[in-house]
Amino acid sequence: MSLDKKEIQRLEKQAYELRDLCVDTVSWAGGGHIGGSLSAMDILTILYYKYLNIDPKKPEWEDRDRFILSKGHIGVGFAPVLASKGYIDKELLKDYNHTGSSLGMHLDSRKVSGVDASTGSLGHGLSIALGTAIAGKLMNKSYSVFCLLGDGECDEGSVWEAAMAISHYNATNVITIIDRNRCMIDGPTEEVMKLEPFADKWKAFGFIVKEVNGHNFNELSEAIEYAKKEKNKPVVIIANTIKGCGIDFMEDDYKWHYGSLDKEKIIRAKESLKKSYENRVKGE
Ligand SMILES: Cc1ncc(C[n+]2csc(CCOP(=O)(O)OP(=O)(O)O)c2C)c(N)n1
Repeated sequence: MSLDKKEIQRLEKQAYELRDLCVDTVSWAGGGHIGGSLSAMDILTILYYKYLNIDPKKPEWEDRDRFILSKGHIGVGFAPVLASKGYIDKELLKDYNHTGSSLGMHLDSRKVSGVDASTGSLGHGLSIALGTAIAGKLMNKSYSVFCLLGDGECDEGSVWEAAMAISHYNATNVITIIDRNRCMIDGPTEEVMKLEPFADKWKAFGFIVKEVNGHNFNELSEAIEYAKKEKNKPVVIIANTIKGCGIDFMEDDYKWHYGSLDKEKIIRAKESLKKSYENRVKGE
């Protein structure tokens, strides 16, 4: 089902504001994993502003959908989302990753409301998602467990153990999404450790693969709707994205995996985000 224009515009505006708040959070923190935060922001936006069945006032509600951020290094992008949803006070973002703050670089589920699992050590989130999904089935719960991974993260063998087990248990209540920005910490994924033929690998592990443009809300929506309905096989959504999406001097450059922003760069980054947002809305 396609989204109507009004809804797309609502999501575009939300994603723009979140990217802008992510830039602020990087500047308050003195640095952060901005590249992979910006590539994932449209995915986070559509999950938190359309699909996740959650209630920020009841973060422990047993029937809620779960979200496991397996690429846990993007706390600097995730914390603004949680703040915008009302899980945490926006003022806390000013202390993100400062000594003594409840918001560490990788968000801790024991300290931050709305975080379903403490992640950051890559390769663990999909197994946590599977365990959470099987628990849901055993307790006759109908929640879904969404898990977002990085593509570089898929170099971890544990990701493939989890994939094999999801398929074995036909845990279709896990919806796996991969932020395929083709960059990792120190180079392009295909140079560091070749992932292609990536979709075929997931298919061989028993998944239905939906490949989408991870910056197109319609495509993301269609894939998520499909994944929620499919009960014969687990679904993985490979979301093709751009690292640093929205900031021209960061886009598709692995060197912006982690970065700091001085005053001049903050101004340039914000101008670029605004321009990119305006172009996206014009193009809808
Ligand atoms: C087990 C483990 N090894 C290494 C790291 C350091 N590390 C943090 S991010 C990253 C690269 C991840 O690449 P990708 O999953 O593509 O992230 P994205 O580009 O989406 O930010 C690495 C190696 C880590 N967090 N955990």
